[in-house]
Amino acid sequence: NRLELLMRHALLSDGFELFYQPILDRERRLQSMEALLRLRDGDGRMVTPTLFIPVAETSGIILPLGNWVIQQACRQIRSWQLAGHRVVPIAVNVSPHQIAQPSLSTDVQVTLEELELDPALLHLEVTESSVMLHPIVALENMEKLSGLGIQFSIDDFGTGFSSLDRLHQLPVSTLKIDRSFVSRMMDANGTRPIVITVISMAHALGLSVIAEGVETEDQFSTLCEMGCDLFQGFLFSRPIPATEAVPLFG
Ligand code: G
Ligand code: G
Ligand code: MN
Ligand code: NA
Repeated sequence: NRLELLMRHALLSDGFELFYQPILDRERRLQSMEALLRLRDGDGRMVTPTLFIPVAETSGIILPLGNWVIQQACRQIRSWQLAGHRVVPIAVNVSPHQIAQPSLSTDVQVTLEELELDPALLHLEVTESSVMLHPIVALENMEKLSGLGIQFSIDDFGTGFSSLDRLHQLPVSTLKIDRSFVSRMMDANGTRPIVITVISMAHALGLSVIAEGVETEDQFSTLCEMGCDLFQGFLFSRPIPATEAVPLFG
């Protein structure tokens, strides 16, 4: 497989890069950023993660790759801190195989200790379905990591089969409403009731809500009226390289 070879090579030769997409509060102040993986192919073109993440999952590359992503995000925050910037937490996507690895919590802890990084500066995003793949190990990892002070969010919320009972048991602080709900929110007979319900349920459970895929001022003001806490999307910024993120720290 061509993508698999490309990824193995990229892991050894600095071929992966993290981009960062800002997550803002209601006053449009920067609160955190999501790290999004990018891969350059032999011709210097970007390959989209929706193409290579599934191959990484099935080939097992996701484990060393996932480790690299966490380490790279942590090294990036540390180097921004050492350069004197007022940093915000970085949210890293954790794949189904990663959260099912018994060694994950120790690996992350070692990374944080080596860098002397405050665990509160690392957020982890998991999906409901990835937690359900190996619920016992996943829950153990999440409990250990949140015990260290790492916050968890549920990514793509609403797209899988939600078990409200399970959600209630997980140590998570935030739900991310999937962008498919945000994009159809303003349509007649659209997803507006779903968005309202997710926000009110999240708040009832003591969780905060990030709306993904916010593209218009109309969506933003409607989400604000609904009480949504945090916002991410092309309206504010696309995912950007690390160098372009620096001015955002103010
Ligand atoms: O950037 P966007 O095209 O950037 O990302 C597409 C998909 O790839 C999203 O579903 C996102 O969650 C996933 N993704 C992006 N970066 C990572 C990563 O570092 N690890 C994992 N597991 N998934 C990622
Ligand atoms: O599944 P996850 O939420 O991790 O995926 C993030 C993906 O969403 C990335 O591919 C990112 O580029 C994309 N994305 C972020 N903001 C927007 C947006 O406002 N509109 C669209 N269409 N995609 C977005
Ligand atoms: Mn995500
Ligand atoms: Na998503």
